[in-house]
Amino acid sequence: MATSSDCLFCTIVAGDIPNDTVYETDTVLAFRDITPRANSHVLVIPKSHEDTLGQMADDDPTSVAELFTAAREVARREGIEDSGYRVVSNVGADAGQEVFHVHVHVLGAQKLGPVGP
Ligand code: IU
Repeated sequence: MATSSDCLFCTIVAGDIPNDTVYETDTVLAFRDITPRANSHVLVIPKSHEDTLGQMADDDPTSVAELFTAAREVARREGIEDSGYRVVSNVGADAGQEVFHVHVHVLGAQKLGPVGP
């Protein structure tokens, strides 16, 4: 499994920083965002380090699919599968990506506004 020594999310995967885990598999970890922007806000990350979703799509498309499968399982566990939820990933600086370890945000448990800048 790839890790990056200066990556916060790799440190979380290693168990060196506590997190509020919602769902976990051998390859994926889902935990509550520390600064929630919706009533339910969970991050789904691959345990193996990749910087961006775009890079991962090239390097390991199967793992990209696993992230979205996990996002659905998170929605199920949060009880928002039927009411609706948003899955979004910021890719790169202009999109506001702050943590350069692939993650998708799963947002819901409320009515969401339109996607936009
Ligand atoms: P972004 O897509 O890279 O902007 O999202 C990074 C998210 O990681 C952001 O929503 C932060 O609140 C969240 N986060 C976290 O959950 N725990 C942390 O220790 C840190 C950031 I630093």
